Amino acid sequence: MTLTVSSGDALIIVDVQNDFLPGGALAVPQGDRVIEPLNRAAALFEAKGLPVFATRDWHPENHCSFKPQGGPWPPHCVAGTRGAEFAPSLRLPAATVVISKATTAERDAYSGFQGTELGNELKRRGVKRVVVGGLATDYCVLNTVKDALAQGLQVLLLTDAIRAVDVKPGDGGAAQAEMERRGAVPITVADLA
Ligand code: VGL
Ligand code: ZN
Repeated sequence: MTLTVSSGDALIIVDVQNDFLPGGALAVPQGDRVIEPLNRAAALFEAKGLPVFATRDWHPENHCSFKPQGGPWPPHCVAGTRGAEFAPSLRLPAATVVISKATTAERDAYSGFQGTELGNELKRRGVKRVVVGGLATDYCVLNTVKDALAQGLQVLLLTDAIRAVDVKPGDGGAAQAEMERRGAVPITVADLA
């Protein structure tokens, strides 16, 4: 399958941050494997002058999702720390729009749209279809894709550029199935032209 991207398309790279990579505070198994395909997608979008968005989990030190506050996760992606930085090998185009989310202590946000300007920024640029990859399949990718579809955007899901936390085995597969059931189209980076 060849999918030619053009005006009206945008790339959304979800949470490719050190803490979600092997060795990080909330490591996603094989999380580093998303980087190479995402670099290829980002280079294609940049070459065509198409917009690239990168979301990041950007928590305060005392975020409600952290175990010491009674939440489910070890502390991760604390704003301004090395763990919150994008993976050093992720090559983001200079014009990449960075979207920070879950930035207040009281609320979590798995979707890049929740409490951010992502929706407005996409509208402002006339984006009708988004290509999505990143971490993690069963949390932030799932919820970002659900919100994109709910806003009427078409979604192409980069299945070779997502990995799951899999708190329960099968969570990632179930999340991908749910995204497809809602209308996301599974593709690989090699399909893009
Ligand atoms: C995420 C768990 C906690 C994610 C963020 O980016 O998928 N997962 N915070
Ligand atoms: Zn988080």
